Amino acid sequence: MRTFLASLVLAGTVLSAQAADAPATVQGAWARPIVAGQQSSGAYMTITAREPLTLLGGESPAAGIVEIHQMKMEGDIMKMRAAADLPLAPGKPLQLGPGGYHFMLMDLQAPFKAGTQIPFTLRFRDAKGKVSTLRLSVPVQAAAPRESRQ
Ligand SMILES: [Cu+2]
Repeated sequence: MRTFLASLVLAGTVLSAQAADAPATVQGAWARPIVAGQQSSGAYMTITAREPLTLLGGESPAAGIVEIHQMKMEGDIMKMRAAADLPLAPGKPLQLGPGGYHFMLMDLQAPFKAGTQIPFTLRFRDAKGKVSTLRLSVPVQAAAPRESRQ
């Protein structure tokens, strides 16, 4: 637990310098708190690429498994399934939210409590095949931050 907390503090430091040369910017990130017995959570955010990118996925020390998921209607049933890599067009925000694409966090390493933050790293591939990462500190809260609501 102590190492987990230490990494939270570090991630906060990195976030304050969301690098000007990063391949993408992220706004309105949040992750849902869990209730007792719940094994998974969702993380949501809006990602805007500065150059043509492919979002390969995410990872977090707070979750053993992170997958990109997509909510989709099949007949009249809303279903969730793993999505493939997502292309990002420069300047065109990709919204990951509760009703569409989202990061599914499973095998949680600690309870997600409102008011805490989880370190989260995004992985991208550029047009030349070079892989880069962007580190975030994602607040755990019950609803989307106001600026990202529509
Ligand atoms: Cu999901």
